[in-house]
Amino acid sequence: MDKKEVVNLLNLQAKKIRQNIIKMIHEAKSGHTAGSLGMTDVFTALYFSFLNVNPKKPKDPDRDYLILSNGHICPGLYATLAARGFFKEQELFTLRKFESGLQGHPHRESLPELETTSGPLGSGLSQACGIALSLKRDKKNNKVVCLMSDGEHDEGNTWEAIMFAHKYHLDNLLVIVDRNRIQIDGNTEQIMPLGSLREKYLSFGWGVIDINGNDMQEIVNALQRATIEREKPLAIIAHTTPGKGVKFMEHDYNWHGRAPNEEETKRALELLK
Ligand SMILES: Cc1ncc(C[n+]2csc(CCOP(=O)(O)OP(=O)(O)O)c2C)c(N)n1
Ligand SMILES: [Mg+2]
Repeated sequence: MDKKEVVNLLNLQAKKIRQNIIKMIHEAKSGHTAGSLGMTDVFTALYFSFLNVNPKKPKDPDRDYLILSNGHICPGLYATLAARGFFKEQELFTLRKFESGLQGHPHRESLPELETTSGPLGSGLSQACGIALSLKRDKKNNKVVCLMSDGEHDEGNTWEAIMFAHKYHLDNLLVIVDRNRIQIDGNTEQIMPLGSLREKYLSFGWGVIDINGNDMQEIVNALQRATIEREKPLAIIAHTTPGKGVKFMEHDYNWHGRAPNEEETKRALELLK
């Protein structure tokens, strides 16, 4: 299969995942829509063309690790895990219900396929650094990918972990930042200006690649570069459109944590056809 065909297939997969995100959040009547839709292309590329994972052996000691630090966008992760065969698609519609494995924020004890429990922002990168360092010390080749949001860079702990990863040459660690420029109640540059994350990560000694996080070809190319021998941790700054694919949600921070009602769900699914 040539590269173009792969990208077309990934885009098709992403479309189905987006439809499920809308349906499951509508069914739950609550959940985080904008970030989930914005990061769907990244989730799809990771699980269908990058991570070494096996749904039949989720705890394989040779697996790659995915840490979702911005836990609130877990509908995107859950819908991707179902598409990849980790559990039945039907389970998606138990989102946020008592006894469900699919809690409103990732809970490893409810869903053992997850690597960590998350929700409190700013903790995931420290956890990913710990995993990456212990793998290196054991001379293992597993990759560790940590997904983070731009809003999480308002947390001091994030910057401690960025320094730590540089100090310990965590070349098995890849961060992908959802640079969607929104957070819970406004635009990031209004609430706490982040400026150029590229310049910041570079000055902390990391490698950096900026991409359009909704362009499958760019995502696939960046992930390929991430596997090339390097001596540093790497950050892919994924510039994404929050609410991607559903025009009336795009770039609107009000959709950060809002579920679509009946009528909005119909319109959204029409746009995602
Ligand atoms: C430590 C902590 N403080 C506050 C929150 C509440 N909170 C949940 S999401 C969020 C916005 C963070 O921005 P971002 O992750 O960029 O939002 P998105 O782009 O997904 O809309 C906040 C403040 C939290 N989950 N954890
Ligand atoms: Mg954000």
